[in-house]
Amino acid sequence: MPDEPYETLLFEADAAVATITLNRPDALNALNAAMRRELGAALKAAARDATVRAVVLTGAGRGFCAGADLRGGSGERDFRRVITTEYNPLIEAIRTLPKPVIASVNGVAAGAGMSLALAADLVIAAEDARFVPAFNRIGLVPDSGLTRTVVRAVGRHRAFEILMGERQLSAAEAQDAGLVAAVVPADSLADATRELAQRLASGPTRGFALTKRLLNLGEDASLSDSLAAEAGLQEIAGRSEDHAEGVAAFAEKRDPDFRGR
Ligand code: T3D
Repeated sequence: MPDEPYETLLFEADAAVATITLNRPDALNALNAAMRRELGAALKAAARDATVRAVVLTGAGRGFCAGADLRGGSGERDFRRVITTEYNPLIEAIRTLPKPVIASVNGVAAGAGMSLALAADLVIAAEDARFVPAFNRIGLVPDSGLTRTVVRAVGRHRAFEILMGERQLSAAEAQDAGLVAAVVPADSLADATRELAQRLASGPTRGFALTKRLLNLGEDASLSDSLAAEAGLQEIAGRSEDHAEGVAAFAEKRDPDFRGR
């Protein structure tokens, strides 16, 4: 659990699910420096807390996140530094967090807000959510991992059309593109997210963490490296209490009671 209350987000842990809510609704939860810092701290807190077994990232109000805070213009003149030290660590933290991370996209996800959402392991979106790769509109390039995420999901030509185009992706289009796992009516999003998060939180957390590592590695690895990594991590998963429980539950024809160990 965090030591200090946050100013730009809410952090709630309940029934093994930590929910991080970006909370600057008047600015559609745009990422200012404080929010970037606090989000990093919240992700670390969720990773550290052994009672947390799934993490939800969502936004307060009508937006998920409008990307970099542009109020007062772009005061940023040291892009490489700020992206390397403030944005990229958030993406790495989500991708390497040893628990499932769900982005619950309640409204517009623009710029680095789209990057954040799509860095999650699973994206569930409200029907009226929008994905807006806003970078080119303000003369920037997509950052925070978005080029990689999109090109790998849809291939180069469609990625160009999505990232360079003027149009926004609706939730349904993002689902068709394989970027979003589920689209639900806006008034069901909170319940659907809770149900999904609780299902994941009662799963074999250690096995999920190892699976994330394999997926991260598998995006770049050769077949032989992937096969070797799977064998190595299976050695770890195979010795877990959850594996023993899963096999016992199978034999006894009951649901497993995974403890995440
Ligand atoms: O500088 C660095 O840190 C480098 C890193 C860059 C990474 C990036 O993310 S670059 C991309 C930055 N984001 C954008 O360019 C998105 C800008 N916003 C928009 O294009 C639109 O607002 C949206 C498409 C997101 C939503 O449109 P709409 O019509 O639903 O809402 P709106 O009326 O435009 O915005 C509502 C309010 O949110 C409004 O405030 P107001 O007038 O009611 O007081 C608007 O100013 C505010 N808002 C929206 N986006 C941002 C924002 N405030 C600050 N920063 C924003 N990015």
